[in-house]
Amino acid sequence: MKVLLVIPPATERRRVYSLPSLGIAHIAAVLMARHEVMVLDYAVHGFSERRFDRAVRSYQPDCVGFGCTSPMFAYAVGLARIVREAAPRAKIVFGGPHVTALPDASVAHGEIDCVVMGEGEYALAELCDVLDGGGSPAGVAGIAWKDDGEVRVNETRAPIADLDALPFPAWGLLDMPRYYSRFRPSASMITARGCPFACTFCASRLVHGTRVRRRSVEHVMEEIELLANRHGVRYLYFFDDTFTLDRDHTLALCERLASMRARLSYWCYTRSDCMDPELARALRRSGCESIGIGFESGSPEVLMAMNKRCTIEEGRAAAEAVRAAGIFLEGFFVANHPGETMADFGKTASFIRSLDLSFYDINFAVAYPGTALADREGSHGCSDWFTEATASRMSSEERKIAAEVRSLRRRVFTRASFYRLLWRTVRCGSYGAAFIRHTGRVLMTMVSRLARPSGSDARLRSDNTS
Ligand code: B12
Ligand code: SF4
Repeated sequence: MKVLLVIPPATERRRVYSLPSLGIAHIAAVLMARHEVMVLDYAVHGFSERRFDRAVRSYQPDCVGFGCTSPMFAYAVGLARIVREAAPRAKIVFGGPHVTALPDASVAHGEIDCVVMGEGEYALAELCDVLDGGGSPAGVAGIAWKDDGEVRVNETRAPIADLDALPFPAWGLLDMPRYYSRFRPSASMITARGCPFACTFCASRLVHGTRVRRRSVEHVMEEIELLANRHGVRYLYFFDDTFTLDRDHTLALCERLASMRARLSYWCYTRSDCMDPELARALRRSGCESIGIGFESGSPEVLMAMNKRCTIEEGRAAAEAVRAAGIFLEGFFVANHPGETMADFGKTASFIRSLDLSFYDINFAVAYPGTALADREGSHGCSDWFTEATASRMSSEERKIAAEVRSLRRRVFTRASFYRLLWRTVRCGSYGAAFIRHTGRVLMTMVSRLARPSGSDARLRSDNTS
């Protein structure tokens, strides 16, 4: 069976990083063993509807898969409409957090034939096997589908127990040199799935569950060696929900990373109650260049309402540990949580100032499907979870907070923070070196272009013909 997997492009309102999609790369790796697979990553390749239409028409897939979050869902459905025209025989399958939260409503769309709920590796491979053999999806666990126009939601599938048994992501199907970030060839990976916490604004546990399943250090290191040695990756993003959740496991991985021959730098994400000075130093020694911490709020009441289960004091101590280890500290915050007042947000603004962050980002609390906020407040009637769940539904207090957020966002890089960042770049070494190498390469390319005598191509052509 010919399967086409599509990563939708960034839209005006939804930008994406220049990083491979781990979800698609993981499911492609399992599919490849039994089917022909092609991946179109429009996050890094120029997109136009005509180009997409042409690609689908010429490949004529039997199955087309889209993975998306809630804000991207409506856009991805629009792309599925193009597939219906260009390859009418193809079955269209959706996966990812949005359809996992709303399987029946999603599959009810005329453009979608099946949705995969939760982890997609084995569910999609099994679905393709069944479709290939002309069978019915009735027995495939973890999917919702249409049976003669009637929506059916099959039984759920248990989370994948042994992550080491999964093949490595299908990097070979992606255009790896395109993924470039922080001045270096980059990639992302995940060493554990599942989050035991239940912050109200987060839907992480929806796909991967609340029980943490970890890959062995050996398995992780093998994938890192492959990324570094075969694909030349020099910067890694660990997209685990909380990279340092199991302290001993993290220390064991740090030790192996520190002894790796090809030096890699990396980014990871954690909580403030999962950080301490010794751990921060071990992370730094192993190549950790930047850590993102979800501080979320400077108001203890809001933190409590968010069910974050971290305190302001833990936030300050974690920030101090990270900074002292010489690691860039990125702070993530959530504004406009239900019940939050302007006075609460004022505490967040001063908290941000006091943390001496290298960078910060403030998102709005959106009741995305799969979050406790959505279960409580209901956002299921939305068709666009970017505009409707934020701007148009705001109270006057929320509008005031939103204006303050926008003003803080504009001030992310002040002159003082620029000098501090410069000093940290010098101290960090690897980032500065990557910047200098990158600038050197760009300058060399420009100089070689300028030095090339004009009309040299024409001369070459006439030399060849003489
Ligand atoms: C990394 C990440 C990002 C990165 C993605 C970079 C990249 N290219 O990889 C960045 C920073 C860009 C990002 C941005 C956003 N993100 Co994000 N992100 C994540 C995170 C932390 C990890 C995703 C991941 O790689 N997981 C590992 C892989 C293996 O799992 P997976 O992606 O879920 O894929 C599995 C299944 O979903 C399924 N599947 C996935 N695709 C497909 C396709 C098919 C055809 C099938 C059958 C199955 C399938 O099978 C996969 C393998 O098991 C998740 C949280 C989490 N723990 O999942 C949030 C998460 C997905 N993000 C979320 C959100 C809200 C956003 C933003 C809207 C944030 C914002 N305010 O801007 C944007 C939207 C961007 C966009 N264009 O969609 C929410 C989504 C909630 C929802 N209901 O949609 C999550 C769950 C986090 C949360 N706090 O709730 N994100
Ligand atoms: S915000 Fe982080 S800690 Fe909280 S539920 Fe989501 S992934 Fe888990």
